[in-house]
Amino acid sequence: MKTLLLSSILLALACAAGADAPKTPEDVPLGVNLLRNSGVEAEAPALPPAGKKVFWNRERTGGGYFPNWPPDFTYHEREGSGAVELVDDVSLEGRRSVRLTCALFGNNGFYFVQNVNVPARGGDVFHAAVYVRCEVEATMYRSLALQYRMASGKNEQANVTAPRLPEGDSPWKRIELTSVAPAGAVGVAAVSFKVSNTPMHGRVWWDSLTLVKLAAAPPPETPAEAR
Ligand SMILES: [Ca+2]
Repeated sequence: MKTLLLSSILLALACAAGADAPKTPEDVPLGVNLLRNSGVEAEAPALPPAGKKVFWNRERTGGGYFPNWPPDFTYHEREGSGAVELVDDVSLEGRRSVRLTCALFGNNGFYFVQNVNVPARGGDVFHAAVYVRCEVEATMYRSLALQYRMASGKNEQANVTAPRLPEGDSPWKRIELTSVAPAGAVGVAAVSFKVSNTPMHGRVWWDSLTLVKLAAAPPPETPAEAR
């Protein structure tokens, strides 16, 4: 009997945990950050051993992902670009941020993608934001994008290109994007942030990447024959 009771409790807990993941657009709460570890404060990405720096690049990792980062968090870079590091000496909130250091005369381009699986329908309104701080020795290009998963199976991108950064230092600045899901969208597949600076030199930090659903589209009309 005790075993049965325990099994029932475990099943109930599993169902409750499953209920947390939104399965329909109506399940997605409004006004709540939908990203995990958006401030890179959690243990993933894993902290380096004491006294060692986290440092990844194509030569060391083969590119495409950070070892020990959550499986839904990836990054892409160009060959010959600089370094990506998790640092704890600069942050907007908490104590950590990600720092991109462009290589002098390198082919610098960093493209971070946080994959999500948020159900949506055309007309839903989403807001994405990231805070960026820069020390650059030339103008720098950056952009923030949402990838929508479409009923066709393809992805469609909505993005914002922030103004190029002038040479010099820039305090934390918010880059944000408000986007209406296009007709035919069935979900948000990813939030991505891109920095490129070719071929000059500079450093960029980012922190507090967020995704929030602002408003829901009216529910689709029931077809007359189904009434
Ligand atoms: Ca942080």
